[in-house]
Amino acid sequence: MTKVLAIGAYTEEEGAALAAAFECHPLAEEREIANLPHPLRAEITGVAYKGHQGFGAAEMAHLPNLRLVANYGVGYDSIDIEAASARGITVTNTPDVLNDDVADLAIALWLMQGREMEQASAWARSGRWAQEGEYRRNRKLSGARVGIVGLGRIGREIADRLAAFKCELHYHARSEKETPGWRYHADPVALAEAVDVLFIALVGGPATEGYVSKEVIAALGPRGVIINISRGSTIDEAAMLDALEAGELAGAGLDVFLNEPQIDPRFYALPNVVIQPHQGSGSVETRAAMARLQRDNLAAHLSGAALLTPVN
Ligand code: 8YV
Repeated sequence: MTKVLAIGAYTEEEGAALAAAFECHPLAEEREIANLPHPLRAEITGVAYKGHQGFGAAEMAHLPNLRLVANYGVGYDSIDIEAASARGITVTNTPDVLNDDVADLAIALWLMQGREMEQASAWARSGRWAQEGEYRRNRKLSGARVGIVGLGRIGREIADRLAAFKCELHYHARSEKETPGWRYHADPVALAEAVDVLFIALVGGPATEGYVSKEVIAALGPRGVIINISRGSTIDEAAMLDALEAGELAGAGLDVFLNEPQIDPRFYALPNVVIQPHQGSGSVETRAAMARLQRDNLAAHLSGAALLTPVN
């Protein structure tokens, strides 16, 4: 039987499914790899990865016969792909199955932020609706000028949803894409100048670190709102917090942050920020599909069949 390390917090069901398919050794954290007995480490050929600390050359060095790292998630920024490729280790991810959930959450963040739904709910629950009357007016969203940064699979799902909201669509990507007339901006600052809302749907990793820069945030301006469902690292977070606190940015809807889940406490003091605990793909159905795709990649690789969703 093939030996697999399952790293990270799996649900009972996911753990059971992994254990049924492979001889599976669960580890809560990456750092525990070093403590495994050497004979076992040498027998591990696959890793089911759901960790957060990072899986790089040091972790790989403990596993001399590792052939595959199957990531639970579309974003693989916590895995060192270059180090894996150098060792001949294949990495897979779980694209597409989560597009709908993540795009749905992006739209929900936009609606919650603009219509002040958290505050309005608190208004009703506290009895103020009954005592003081209707909640204050907020912001019309349908028909807004919106920009998408990163028109990949998830960015496109967000754009399609926004089209149904009769929005004027603009986007920035590495190159112009075929679209139903959405306006391309080669420069993210020019995109931010043209819209009131920026949806960030970039991949994570070093190439996009701070991509939504201080300049982009300034160009969005005091009516501007940022929605981020990608990675905290894609935004200059300190610049965004400064702008939010100074009223130079109207608000934000964020599912992702630097240093999750120990996010910057400055966020908690901002009523114009909707905070979600990185739950974009977190429906029962989608998580089950992600876990299945991770297992199917492991099974394919270990039986010599073609991988379903390779990264490198
Ligand atoms: C996480 C995600 O993978 O797919 C991604 O890139 O960010 C999420 O779906 C999920 O939180 C599992 O750790």
